[in-house]
Amino acid sequence: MIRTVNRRKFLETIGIGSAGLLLPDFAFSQTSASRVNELKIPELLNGSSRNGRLHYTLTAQTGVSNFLPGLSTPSIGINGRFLGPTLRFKNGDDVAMHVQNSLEEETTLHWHGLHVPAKADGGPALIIAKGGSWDPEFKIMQPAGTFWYHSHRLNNTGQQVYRGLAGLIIIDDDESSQLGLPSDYGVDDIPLIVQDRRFNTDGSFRYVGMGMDTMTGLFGDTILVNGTLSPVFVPTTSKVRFRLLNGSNARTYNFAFDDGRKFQLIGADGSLLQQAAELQSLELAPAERAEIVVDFSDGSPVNLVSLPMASNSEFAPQGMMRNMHPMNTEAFHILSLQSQSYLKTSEGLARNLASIRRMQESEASRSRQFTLSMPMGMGMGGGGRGRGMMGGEFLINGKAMDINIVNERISIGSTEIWEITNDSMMMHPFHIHHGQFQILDRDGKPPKPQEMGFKDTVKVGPGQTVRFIMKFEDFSDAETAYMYHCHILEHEDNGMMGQFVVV
Ligand SMILES: [Cu+2]
Repeated sequence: MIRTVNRRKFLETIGIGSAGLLLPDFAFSQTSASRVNELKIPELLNGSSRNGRLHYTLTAQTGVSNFLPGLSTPSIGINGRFLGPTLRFKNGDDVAMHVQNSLEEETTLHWHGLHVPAKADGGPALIIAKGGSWDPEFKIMQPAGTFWYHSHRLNNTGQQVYRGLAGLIIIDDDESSQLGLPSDYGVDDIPLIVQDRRFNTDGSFRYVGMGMDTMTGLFGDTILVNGTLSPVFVPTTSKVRFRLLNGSNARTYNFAFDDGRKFQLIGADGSLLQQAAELQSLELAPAERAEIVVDFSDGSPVNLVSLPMASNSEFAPQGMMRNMHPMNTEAFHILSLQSQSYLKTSEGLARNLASIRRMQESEASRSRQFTLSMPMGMGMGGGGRGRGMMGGEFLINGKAMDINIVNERISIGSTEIWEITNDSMMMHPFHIHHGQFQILDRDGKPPKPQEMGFKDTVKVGPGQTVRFIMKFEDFSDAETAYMYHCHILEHEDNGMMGQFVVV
């Protein structure tokens, strides 16, 4: 690792030495800290145009990946060995998907963050049988942003996503194309699907073992970015836009650069922001996305890292749960960015990015309350209910997910306020299907700039209450439900999910 004075200074400020930046190698003596691999960029899949629709074919298939030197890892990919291609749509596109399931098990495919009919949403009821296929059609009806697709198989999402059943979606619109933002995919517009994994000594993925893995959600000791171990990217332009997707099952990252350089946050989840926010670090929970623009014109090498979660972070685990989260107390390496003597000069950032009308509380016709709880709750709701410390019982409003029960019925065309209370000792990223919301407040305080756009996943810290406002427009369907759930996949798989219909 190349060090600079700046980097050392920054690391001292945050209380770590640069030696602490790399994850421990554990069983992998072959993995030396100096070994780097070129960052893989998922293939861009453009649909083929027929009869006014863009047709895409996605095949979920098993494969063998080579993440670790000399070892192979059985994995799942879409049209490949691990993860899937990036799908790029434009607002207004009519899309026809053909999803083929060539796995040895049932699956589903959910378009996370897209405003699509419940029947096309890919929730747990929309099973694609082993050897079967699914042909949803939908129109893109939302502004530019970064989204993703992944398995949503009931009780089995965690392991399918862990093995690779996920990919990125990019939506562009007319306004976003006029902003001069870096948008040359793979050149200055770079997807970063960040995932933590752990491996058995034979190279295979090691998924949930101890009850602790379910409790905290599964934490890995090895970082993959787009399926690349110890990745390096070489910027060729003075500014690069990274589309960060926390595609991990449970880990929250505190993204930063190890020389302390600031970056511009231009988008989060379902839209660009009205104006860029200058940040030095950014916490992203599972399923959250961020588009950032980073200036490399100084030509210095730098690393994208994850800093330890601040002990005073409102999202830090509390009480006994603190001891269960050792991995978020460390800083670790995500991506090396190499220096380059010549960089093509990028355009300056536009002052105004997206026009977002803030929705008002007065527009809502009703509000609903949701309380998230798990074993070892805070005691407010009688923590410790359930099957004991390592058991199931991850609940919303005291109920575990039941595929036969529709928990909420929402009138089509209505605007609602959802109030999410976390009655547990750890943060849960709450996600809702059907569309995007705006955060009203967190414990009564207005959202920070990074949460001012359209969102579909929101961090709810221990003991916190988050309120968001959302319009439930289009797609009346009494038969097919949308989901709301915690996006720590092991929590979702163990009950922290509910269903609603829009009618
Ligand atoms: Cu959770």
